[in-house]
Amino acid sequence: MSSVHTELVDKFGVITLNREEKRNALSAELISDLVAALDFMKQSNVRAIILRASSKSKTWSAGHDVSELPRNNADPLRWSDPLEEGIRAINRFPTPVIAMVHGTVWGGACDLTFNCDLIVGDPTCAFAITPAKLGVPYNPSGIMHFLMRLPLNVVKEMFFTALPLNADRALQVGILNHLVSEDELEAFTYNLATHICTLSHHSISVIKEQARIIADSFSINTETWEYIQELRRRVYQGRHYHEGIEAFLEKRSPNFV
Ligand code: YXS
Repeated sequence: MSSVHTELVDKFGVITLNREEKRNALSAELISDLVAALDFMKQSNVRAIILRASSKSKTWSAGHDVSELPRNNADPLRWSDPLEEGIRAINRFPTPVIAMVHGTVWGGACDLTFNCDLIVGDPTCAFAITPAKLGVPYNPSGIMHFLMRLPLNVVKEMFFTALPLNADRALQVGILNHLVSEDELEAFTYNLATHICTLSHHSISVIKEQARIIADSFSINTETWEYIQELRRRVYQGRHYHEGIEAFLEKRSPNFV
């Protein structure tokens, strides 16, 4: 059974995360299904996409599937990590992708929603980036996704506390484009997608791609890049990272001595 549902609604598509038993944790299989769904939507010439979870779920997504984080001293958020591939697939999709968020969003799923073009939430939504809970040295492109969206002090608060920002804070700091009631969430988001589909998708697609290219144009010199990778390597090959994952899998609190 696919871990995402797809539906075509008029000129837009709806992709629903469907791995409730693991709180929509973003496994390699779920990401593969998500990328396949995006390809299907591209073939169907949709003019917008809504990415959502079931309205019955308290969790939109629990983030990266922790059981799939590497423990062989490999970089947990390398270029080829499935979640990174999923993030790039959304970031590069030729039409607007709207995250419709009912429930809590954790870790890499927060990064995934930040790569959607718009986020519409209801009062149950909350956003937490949680590498500090696991000893994960987040990656430069991921941190850039946050810095492109939020003030530095808010990015630091999210990474340094690993605490969820609730719906009101998410609207206040700019994570959410719109905060609407639970009852209105679906109709509001679908109406927004319907409106976007009445406009020039040629114009919108080229503006989206220009915005991506310009946003990605930040450059780092080679020595700085090597320094960053050395800093990260010391962490993902260190004690905290392995303790963080073991503690999660053993359902206990980590001991970051
Ligand atoms: O014990 P079973 O087999 O029923 O499985 C449980 C959980 O182990 C599983 N599950 C996950 N499995 C893999 N990866 C996950 N991220 C994950 N989250 C949950 O789902 C089953 C039900 O979980 P349970 O009983 O905790 O559900 P709940 O409704 O009481 O609580 C829902 C959550 C989301 C509040 C809770 O599951 C939770 O706090 N999950 C972890 C959220 C999190 O810290 N995610 C960050 C993942 S690491 C990541 O995204 C990046 C690498 S980074 O660290 O850099 O941000």
